[in-house]
Amino acid sequence: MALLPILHYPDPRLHTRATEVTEVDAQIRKLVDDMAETMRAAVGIGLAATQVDVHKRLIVLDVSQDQQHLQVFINPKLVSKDGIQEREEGCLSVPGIYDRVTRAERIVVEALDREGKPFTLEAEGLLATCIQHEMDHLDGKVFVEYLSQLKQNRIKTKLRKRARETL
Ligand code: K1U
Ligand code: ZN
Repeated sequence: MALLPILHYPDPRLHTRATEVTEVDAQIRKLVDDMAETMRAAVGIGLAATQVDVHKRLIVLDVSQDQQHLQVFINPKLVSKDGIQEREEGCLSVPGIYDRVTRAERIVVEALDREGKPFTLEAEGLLATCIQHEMDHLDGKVFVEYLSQLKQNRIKTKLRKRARETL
């Protein structure tokens, strides 16, 4: 397995819309495994392929306490959503920035698993937030885009400054 570099906001590649996976083959399974390793090494609970500069519709998640319950969503589709929740979000592509975002409380998602088998999942709470956050990445949207323009500008300035300092 390999650790993949994670793109940092405001990298324009984070705004790329990912395309559907046409075949769940050995190359896709290797990408799933590398993304899972990358997510765990970065101490995240989710990762979208967009964040590692692969523009395919693929997400990995693990919201379990013991971090031993990987969930894989290939070509995820939101079938239904209801309710509202507001929760603090973070993002491995926006390090050190956390803010509250309003999203659906409950969702139903259809996707393919690591073997290419279709499944349907009903999710609520943190899992529902995380799936919606990762599906946004696949559409080229980063969670800070839900915040005010003033906050977005401050975040961009802060992360650009940090990137210059770490060169
Ligand atoms: O970068 C990502 O997309 C992953 C992101 C997922 C996420 C976290 C919280 C709310 C919505 C989406 C992260 O994992 S950021 C790291 C983080 O905030 C976190 C890490 C461990 C436990 C809880 C949160
Ligand atoms: Zn994110």
